[in-house]
Amino acid sequence: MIEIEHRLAQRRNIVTALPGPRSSALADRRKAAVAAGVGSSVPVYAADADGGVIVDVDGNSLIDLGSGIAVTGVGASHPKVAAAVADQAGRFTHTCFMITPYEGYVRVAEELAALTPGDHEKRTVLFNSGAEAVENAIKVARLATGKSAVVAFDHAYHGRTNLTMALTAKSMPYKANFGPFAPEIYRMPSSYPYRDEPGLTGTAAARRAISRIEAQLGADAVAALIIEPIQGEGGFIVPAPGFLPALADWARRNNVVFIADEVQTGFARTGAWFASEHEGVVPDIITMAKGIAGGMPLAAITGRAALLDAVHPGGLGGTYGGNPVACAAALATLEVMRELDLPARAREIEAMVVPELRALAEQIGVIGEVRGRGAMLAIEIVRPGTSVPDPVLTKAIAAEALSAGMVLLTCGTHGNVIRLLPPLVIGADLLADGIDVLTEILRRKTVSN
Ligand code: PLZ
Repeated sequence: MIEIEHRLAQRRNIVTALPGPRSSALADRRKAAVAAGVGSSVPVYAADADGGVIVDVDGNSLIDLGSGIAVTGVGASHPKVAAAVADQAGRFTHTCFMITPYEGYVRVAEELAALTPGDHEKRTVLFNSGAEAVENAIKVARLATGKSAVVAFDHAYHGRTNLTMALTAKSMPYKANFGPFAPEIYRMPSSYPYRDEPGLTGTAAARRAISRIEAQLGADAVAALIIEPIQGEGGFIVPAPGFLPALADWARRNNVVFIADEVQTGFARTGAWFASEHEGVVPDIITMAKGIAGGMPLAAITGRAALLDAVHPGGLGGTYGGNPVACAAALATLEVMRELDLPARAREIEAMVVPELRALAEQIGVIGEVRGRGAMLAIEIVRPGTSVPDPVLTKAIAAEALSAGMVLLTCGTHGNVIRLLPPLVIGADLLADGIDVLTEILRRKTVSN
């Protein structure tokens, strides 16, 4: 792994209790000002971040294994991204693309057409968040097909707006008491090799879903099928090989728009530009956000020209969609990703981490499975010798990781998955330190169980 220069020292350094006094003071102010419904995974407040470290307001340097939920692949303050943002902000921060368009938006659309899978004619629309991209992909699919049903899957996560809550599988905390939800969403079984019946192949899992779709809805009713090629919030679930291609195939044969939600998996994270590529899947529409712009809020849908151009002029948009500062950040981010060959770096991260965790899994009983691709890796935590999820232990591991100086996220329908999502520019030494810390915690926790 080549060494990348960083502005901040790339090491773990804890100088106060965690949270420290300044973070605690901010937590008190927050309580009186910020709504209780907004959560934070860790109680430390950020002051600076670069490469693989986050420095908090008390001067602690923490290893970042979350990248702000798979956003800061190039780090949270890459100098090229920062310079592009400053330059654009110094010229104009906003005109509204729907009023006075600008080149940055067009260039991002050109880049996405070239980067996304498939060499068909494509069109792009830019938005602000992943949920907004998903909403718009569904709008386009319904209009273009004249149909209304949308198929989503078990363990899916697609956002927190009304339509995307309906698409999201997990009730707590995303949906509980926020209904009624958007109609015409149908949930089908996905492929979860660790928990499916042993030996269920990807194609058999796809057939299971398809036969239900055909029986319960009929292909004639279905506008779109939306799926994350690796399910993210649901538990970093990599479907069995053949599952995605079989679904995409069925969709193509039935005039159903196949939407790959690559909001979390996109932009080099899984060792390819997009996770669909691992199985040669060419989505009709792909939704993107997170990693696209080095931390600036930007999202996109890119899809077949015939689908996107079916929408009447003025039918798609939004005040801030494709904001010029965010577009400048995206262009710089993509340049850095190419320059550093971050897809290859994500594969190097996988090669560094996975064998070590698999070896550990052989030794301790609480690791049900180590899985993932590239720098989107996960450990499913279970009760020893069973496959029963252990969310309590999972939470305790993340809490201990914080005490040791590491931001470690969890996920999963049952809250029992530890996810590793380091910035792709993290250095080998820092990553190794992070994995050592995690290994040590896992060993200790297992003993004390
Ligand atoms: N699609 C596949 O992963 C966002 C959300 C965390 P937004 N995932 C992190 C939380 O608790 O809110 C996500 C995703 C996939 C859509 C989204 C939604 O993207 O940018 O958060 O709207």
